[in-house]
Amino acid sequence: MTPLLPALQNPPAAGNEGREAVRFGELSLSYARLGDLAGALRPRITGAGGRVAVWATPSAETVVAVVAALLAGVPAVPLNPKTGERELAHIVTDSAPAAVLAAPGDVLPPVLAALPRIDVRVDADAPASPGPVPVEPGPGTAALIVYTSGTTGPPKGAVLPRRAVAASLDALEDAWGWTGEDVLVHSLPLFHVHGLVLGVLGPLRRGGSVRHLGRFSAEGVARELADGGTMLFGVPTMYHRLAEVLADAGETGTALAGALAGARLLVSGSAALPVHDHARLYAATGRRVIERYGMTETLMNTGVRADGVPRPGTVGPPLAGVELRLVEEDGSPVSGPEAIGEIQVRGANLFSGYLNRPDATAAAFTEDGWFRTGDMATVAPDGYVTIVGRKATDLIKSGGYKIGAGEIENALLDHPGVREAAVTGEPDADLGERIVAWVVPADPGSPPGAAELADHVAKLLSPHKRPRVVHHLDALPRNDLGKIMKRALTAASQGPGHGG
Ligand code: MCA
Ligand code: AMP
Repeated sequence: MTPLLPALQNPPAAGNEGREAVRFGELSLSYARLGDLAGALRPRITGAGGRVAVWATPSAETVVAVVAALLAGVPAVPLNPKTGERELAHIVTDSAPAAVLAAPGDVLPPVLAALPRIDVRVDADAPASPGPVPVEPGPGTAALIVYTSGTTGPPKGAVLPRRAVAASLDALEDAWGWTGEDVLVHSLPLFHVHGLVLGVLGPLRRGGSVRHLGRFSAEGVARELADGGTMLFGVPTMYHRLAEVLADAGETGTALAGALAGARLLVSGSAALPVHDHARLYAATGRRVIERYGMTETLMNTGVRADGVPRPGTVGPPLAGVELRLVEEDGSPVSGPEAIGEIQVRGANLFSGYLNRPDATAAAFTEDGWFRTGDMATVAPDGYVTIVGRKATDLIKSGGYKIGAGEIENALLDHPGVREAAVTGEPDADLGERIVAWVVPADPGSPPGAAELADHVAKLLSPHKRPRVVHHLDALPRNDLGKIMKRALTAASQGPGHGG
């Protein structure tokens, strides 16, 4: 069985120990150093006796922690350090980690401080040892457990086996000609598939490098691409912000245009990149951004190939090893070219189930093993997929983050000033969609303010789940069965006379 990270699991075979593996600002780790730091941590992770949580700040410590867990064959649960208390308590209870890995200076919230802690050091004096060559665990062994939102209820832990990670990264290697010579630049968070699996394990599996910007900035993107970066990964919000800088025609814009034009590959994913932004980026740089389509549960499903024809607004054909079909509501295949149906996928790239949720896992698959994505699409005769929408209106994609309306509604209802609440998404040029809260105040005389409700949700769940707009209503529109009619709400927001 090929190791998941050949350059780290079996260094002599890779022969690139001196090559830079990761860089965060001034801090650079070669393959040899990363292997030694992770090697020294490995026995402590194995000794913890169960899966481990990783306090996934955008840092070298997170990379060392995840690599060490993978070398140990122990599943890692990456945690968003900005997660609020309720969501974090849910994830910790559900995933029951045996220990938490964090940088020595990280201050952990009480629910994590109660766990055994393994400090991850990357300083010059940090314990470092390659240790014995680790044995590659079976392909079905969980590599990561990544929490992802559904329409209702708290996030579910998607169990990603090593097989899926390897298969998806190898399919991207095939599609993009991705090699050990590539230097990937990005600023994505390291607790989701995009930033962690594609953005860190991708380069490490190829024996290439990743430079993480710490936080997104057009200056950082321009600097790193001009200085040897060959690929850029980002969510549409980031590309939108790059397009804005390019449109300014200032010094940064000029430098950015040159840097983007010089890159080998510019890739957008996690949500749709609007055709308008595609066009603006192309006009300013002469380069096409290509899109790929994935999901936490499936890793990558489709992607425009590096040697393919980029067609703005499409996410390309299925990747190698991925079977993709479109089905009607009743599960039958759609008929006719360009017909719209739900995307279902099958392949080695799929997750193995939701942690502790056999009910949700069973509901996610058809009897013959196809995964129901909930995304609606058309497929062109040449196989290019165009995503046209989502089955569930209660899922919102904001800044590339998937957010369930139900979890925010529950959090809002816990605020003493809220009697009733409904949450919808509405188009936003920067975020793709923004979260809108419709609230019936407990006391119409003193309704809770928008900032207060945003803070309340940020504190309980996560800052990216906070409502950006709050409307106060006397009552929520309901049908005869008492169900909230969200379409009536969104129609109301487009009409005159409604405000926060
Ligand atoms: C703001 N902040 C707050 C509050 N308001 N904190 C507490 N309480 C509040 N009320 C903080 C935020 O934490 C953040 O802190 C800062 O203020 C700004 O937040 P915000 O405005 O929400 O975000 P932004 O800075 O504008 O971020 C835009 C972004 C981000 C950089 C594009 O949305 C992002 O990183 N998106 C990537 C999502 C992603 O990776 N998705 C992949 C999942 P601070 O400034 O300290 O950060 S999808 C996936 O994995 C599948 C497989 C796929 O296909 O890829
Ligand atoms: P997540 O569950 O956070 O992994 O988000 C997965 C969802 O993001 C998919 O089901 C799609 O709705 C959406 N998505 C990912 N990539 C793209 C893309 N390139 N274009 C449109 N939607 C996308």
